[in-house]
Amino acid sequence: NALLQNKNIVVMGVANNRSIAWGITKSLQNAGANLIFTYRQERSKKKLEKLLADNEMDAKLIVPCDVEDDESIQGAFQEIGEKIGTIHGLVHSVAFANRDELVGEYANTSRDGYLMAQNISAYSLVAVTREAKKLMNEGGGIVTQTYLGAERVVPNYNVMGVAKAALEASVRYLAEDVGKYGIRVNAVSAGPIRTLSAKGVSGFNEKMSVIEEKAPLRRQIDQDQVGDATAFLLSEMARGVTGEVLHVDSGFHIVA
Ligand code: 0WD
Repeated sequence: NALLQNKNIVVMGVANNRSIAWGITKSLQNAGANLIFTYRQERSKKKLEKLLADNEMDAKLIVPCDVEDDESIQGAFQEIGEKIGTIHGLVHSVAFANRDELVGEYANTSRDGYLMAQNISAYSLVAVTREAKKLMNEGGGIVTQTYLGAERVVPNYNVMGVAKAALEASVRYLAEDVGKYGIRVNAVSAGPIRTLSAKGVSGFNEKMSVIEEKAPLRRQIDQDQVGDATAFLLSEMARGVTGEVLHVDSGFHIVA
């Protein structure tokens, strides 16, 4: 299986071994890709380096990138351009909202909390697409991570659901923008997976158990399933797919 042989793919958002982006990394490695990483916190960089070493994997490059900061984004992609050159894929797996906005009534969302969630979780895809496309001169794929809370009211997901709705709309508008350059933009909508970020969402355990009860496949989703779907969307196998939201949720979104 060498779906992504010799493809240079940038992965944003590995915080630890539970991160969805780490599941994606393993799938990309299996598909033969060359891996480039961005991180925000020094702590995440250390964890990433250890994970790579423990798994006998190599990174072509690891660069800092805080998606709240345009200069940081520009700097990261400039460095990638200088040291790697052309890239063929980008994985956007970052989001953030204040924990106290992820409980109770959405109507209580503060202006600052709303803007922060939009900034880090939705606008960031716009900003990184703008920089990444400059390096995608052979075409390529961009994949972001979303959740059902964009489409339906999921209790407590609140401000993040609204940010994910903006993210999914951005996937469509960006797909139109960059399609003419041979670049595709898609999202994976994963079911609930226990990660660092998921800890901030209250009632998370319930969301997980309802999947086992109600989803057609009656089993949990894991990082590896999301990883394989993301690798597919980045690859030539998905060359006819753009502007799409692919659910990797054991089919939960189809049931009433
Ligand atoms: O159930 C779940 N866990 C689901 C998650 C279901 C469906 C979708 N998702 C989405 C999340 O909303 C997010 O978009 O998947 C994506 C990845 O989430 P995750 O794997 O659950 O979360 P985590 O392991 O905490 O990684 C998120 C990363 C962290 O990396 P760092 O290096 O900062 O520790 O996103 C990072 C976050 O800190 N992040 C940022 N990265 C760059 N700049 C920023 C930022 N400003 N803010 C947060």
